Amino acid sequence: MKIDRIDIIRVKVPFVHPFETSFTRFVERDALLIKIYSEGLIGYGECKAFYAPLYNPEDNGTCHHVIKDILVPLLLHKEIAGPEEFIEKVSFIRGNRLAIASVENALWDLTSQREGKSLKTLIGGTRDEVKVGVSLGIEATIPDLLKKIEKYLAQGYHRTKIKIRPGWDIEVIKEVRRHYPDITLTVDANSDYTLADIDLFKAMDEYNLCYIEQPLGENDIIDHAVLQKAIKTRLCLDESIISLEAARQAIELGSCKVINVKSSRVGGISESIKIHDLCRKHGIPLWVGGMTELGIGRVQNISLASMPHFTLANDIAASNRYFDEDITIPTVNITERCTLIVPDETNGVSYTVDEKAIDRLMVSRDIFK
Ligand code: OSB
Ligand code: MG
Repeated sequence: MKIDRIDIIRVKVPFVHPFETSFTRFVERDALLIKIYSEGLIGYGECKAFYAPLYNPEDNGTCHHVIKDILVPLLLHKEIAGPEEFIEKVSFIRGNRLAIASVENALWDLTSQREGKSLKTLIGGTRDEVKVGVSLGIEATIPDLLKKIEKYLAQGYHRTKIKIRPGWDIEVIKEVRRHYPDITLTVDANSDYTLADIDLFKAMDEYNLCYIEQPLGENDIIDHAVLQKAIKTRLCLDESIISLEAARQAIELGSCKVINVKSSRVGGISESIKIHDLCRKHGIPLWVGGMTELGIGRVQNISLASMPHFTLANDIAASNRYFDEDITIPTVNITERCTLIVPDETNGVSYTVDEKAIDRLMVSRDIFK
């Protein structure tokens, strides 16, 4: 396909409720959207970076630079076969996976439109619908958190994940378990602890957590292996799994028993498929992680989660869990079974991008043609 034009659009969308993690309190989703024009079609990608490098080493500023100054010149007015060739072309770049993924995702969208096949079909998805879990931020008080849990349980969310940080951990888990002895419960520390906290994690074994997500360093697999051997609860790696290579090493070392795949964090859907296949071979259960994405990224996550080895509930909530206004038609919503239907050419489910909504939410646009 010939690439005729590329736009980078920055949007800011307020959250309905601030989302607080161990690393920041998000009040709005500040995001870059990529539009690639090719032979009469437009492919969309959403860059998952945040306003600052708090969770990933990249942010919207670095992604904007890498996309504009490095990726756009590689593609503009050139011929490219598809996302796989793009990944080969950018193999000289170190890191910068969120920037690469945003463009790669748009090329998957173009390929899907050119071939008249859903992303699910292109990547070998097998599920018609995927289960969703909810990720709950840190609240001012435990009763506030319990109210949130109640609200999402009433909607049928299949797994409740609570964000923890030092001072908001074991007491919170204990109270949540006291009120909800049987729910599928997980915690996410976003790297806020060290091995010095090992007794705290041993104490968590009592609460029947489905897994503990990324307790230690954001690059670490060594200390996680030590911790995993010391506790019964499964560890799930998020931040540390930035590539197929990182997943292979973590599995070999025994650093985790579960992995969360974010196509952005690993540099795209192509790399996600490789990680999926590796984990399937090794019996490491997977789920698709979330980045509080807008509709474009959310819909692509649903398709990724349709692959057979995504067996645990995914962090792909309904759009209205985060936003009053989103950028797809229809907006992503859950079924009465608290699942998301995977868009496919056979079931008539498809999403289009709401250009008018993008115009309302846009703060800047760069056009390359
Ligand atoms: O660690 O999974 C995470 C949001 C922003 C950054 C990191 C994470 C999260 C979430 C939210 O947990 C998941 C979602 O999009 O619903
Ligand atoms: Mg996480």
